[in-house]
Amino acid sequence: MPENLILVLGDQLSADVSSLAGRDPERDRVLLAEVMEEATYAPHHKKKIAFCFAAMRHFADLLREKGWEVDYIKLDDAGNTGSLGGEIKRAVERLRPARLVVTEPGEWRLQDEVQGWEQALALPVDILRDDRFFCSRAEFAEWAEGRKTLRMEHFYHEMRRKTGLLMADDDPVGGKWNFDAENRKPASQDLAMPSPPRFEPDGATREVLNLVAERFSSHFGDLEPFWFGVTADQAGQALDHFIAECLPRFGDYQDAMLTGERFLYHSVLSLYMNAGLLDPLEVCRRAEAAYQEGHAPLNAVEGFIRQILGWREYVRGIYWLRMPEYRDQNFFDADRPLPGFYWTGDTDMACLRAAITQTKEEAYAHHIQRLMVTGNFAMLAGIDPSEIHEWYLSVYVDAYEWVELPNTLGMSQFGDGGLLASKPYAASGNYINKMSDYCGGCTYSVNKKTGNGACPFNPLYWDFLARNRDKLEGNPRLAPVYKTWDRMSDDKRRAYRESAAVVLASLAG
Ligand code: FAD
Ligand code: DLZ
Ligand code: SF4
Repeated sequence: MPENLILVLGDQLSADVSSLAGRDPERDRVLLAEVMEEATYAPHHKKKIAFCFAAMRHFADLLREKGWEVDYIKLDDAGNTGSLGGEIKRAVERLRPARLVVTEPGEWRLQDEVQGWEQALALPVDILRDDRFFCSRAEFAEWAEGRKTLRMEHFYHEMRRKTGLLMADDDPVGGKWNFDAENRKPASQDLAMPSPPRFEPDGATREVLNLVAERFSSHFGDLEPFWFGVTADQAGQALDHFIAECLPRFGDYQDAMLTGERFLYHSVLSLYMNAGLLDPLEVCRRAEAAYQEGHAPLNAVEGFIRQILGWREYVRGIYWLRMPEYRDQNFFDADRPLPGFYWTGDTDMACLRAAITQTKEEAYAHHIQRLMVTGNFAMLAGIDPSEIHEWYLSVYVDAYEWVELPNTLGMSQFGDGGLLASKPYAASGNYINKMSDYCGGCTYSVNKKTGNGACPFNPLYWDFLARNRDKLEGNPRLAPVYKTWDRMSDDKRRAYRESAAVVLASLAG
C-alpha cells in the first residue's frame, strides 16, 4: 500500500515536477494514464496525440530507471475507463494510498475536476503549485491588483528583475528593455534556413503511431512523417540546435514569412516546454549565455527571452486571473461559423493556404502565421471566437488552453476588448505582402483594393473597422485609421463594404 499516489499528467513530464520532488520511490507510486477524454475534449491533431502518448510512455520508462514504481495505463488496456477521474478511482481502489498528490493542472476544466476528487474519493488530495513557471498564479494576481492596464511589457520588466536575466545590476543589459524595433525584417529565399532536428521514431513511438492511426483516423492532420522528439534528451538536442544555428538570426526574421520555409529561425521548442521536456529557465539561460559568449546579438536574445519570460508567463497569468469567464468573451459579438477551408487548406488565398497546409502537415505554424494570417483573417471576417478558439486548441502540437486561449481570444481576436492587446491586430494585405513572399504566388492581387480579384484582406480590413466603429473609435491608437476612412469618398467606402460583403458571402459556401 503506497503512502502517496502521484498522478502525473501528460504535460507534466519533468523529472522534478512538484508532485514528484521530495517524494519517496520506496513508498510512493506514480500513475500515468492515456485516456480518451483528454485525447478528445478538443479534436486534437493526430501528431499532438501521438507526441503526448509517446512522451508519456518514454517518461514512464525514465521514472522506472530512476527507481519509481509506475502504473502506466495505455489507451487500449482492458478496463481503461476513458477518463482521468475514472483511472484515479480505479487506482485508489487497487492501491489504497494514504493520499493523492498532483501538480496543479494547466487547464481550468481539469483543475475544476481535480478539486472535486478529495470529496469524491474520500481521500486527502494535495494539489501542488507548478513551479516550472517563473511566476505563480498568486504572484500574477498580486501584480495585476489595482492596475488600470495589464500590459505585458510592464510584467516582463518585473520578470527580468526577478530572474536577473539580461540584467546589469538594476538595469537592462544594453540600456533598453526591448529591442523589437530591430526585429521586423522580411526574409528572402537566398538565406540559409536551418530546419529543426528530426528524430526517427523508436519502437515505443512506432507503437503509439499505430495506435493513433487506428483510433484517431478521423482527427485533423497528417500523422506521418512524425519527427518530434519525445524525451528530455531529444528536446535538449533540439535546444542545442536552436542555440547554435537559429538564435543569431531569430530576432531579425521573427516576423517574416516565406513560401516553403515553415520554421525560418524559430525555435520549435514550445511543444517541449509545454509538455515538461524542457525547462523554460534553462532555455532562457542558454540564450543569455549565447549573448554573453558573443555568439548571438542582443536583439535576438532579448527578443527570444521576452517570448518565454514575458509572453508565455503573462498569458498564463491572464488565463488564471480571468477564467472561467474569459473563454466566453466576445467583444465584437462575432458569430460567423469558421470557414471549412480552415480544416482543409483548400482556398485560393496563398497566405492562408500556406499556413493551414503546414498546420495540417506539421501541427506547427509560427507566431506571425497564427496571428497575422489565420487569426487576422478570422477577426476581420467576424468568426465566432469560440469556433476559432477550438480550432487553435486542436491543430497545434503545443496547444493547451492556458496558453492558447489568451493568445487566440485576447491577442488575435481582441475578444476581451483590449485586456491583453492595446489595439486589434488587424491588417490588410499590405502587411502580409511586406512580411512575406506569399502575394507573388496568389490568385488575388494585393494591390487591388476592391472588386473582382482584389486581395480579400483589403475590403475585409476596412469593413471590420467600419462595422465595429462604435466599439473601436475611442481607441487613440486607431484615431488615424478612422481619419483615413473618413477622408475616403463615399464611392470608395461603398466599394469596400460591397466587396467585403461578397467575400463574406463566399465564406458560407
Ligand atoms: P518561437 O518563435 O521560437 O518563440 C520561442 C518561445 O517563446 C516559444 O517556444 C514559446 O514558448 C514562447 N512564445 C512565443 N510567443 C508566445 C506567445 N504569444 N505566448 C506564449 N508563449 C510564446 N503558443 C503555445 O505554446 N501554445 C499555443 O497553443 C499557442 N497558440 C497560439 C494561438 C494564437 C492565435 C497565437 C497568435 C499564438 C499562439 N501561441 C501559442 C504563441 C506562439 O505562436 C507559439 O508559442 C510559437 O509559435 C511556438 O513556436 P516556436 O516554439 O517556434 O516559438
Ligand atoms: C494533451 C493530452 C492528451 C492528448 N492525452 C492525455 C492523456 O491521455 N492523459 C493525460 O494525463 N494527459 C493528456 N494530455 C494532456 C492533458 O490534456 C493536460 O494535462 C491538461 O489539458 C492540463 O493541461
Ligand atoms: Fe494573402 Fe492577399 Fe497576399 Fe493573397 S494577395 S497572399 S490573400 S495577402
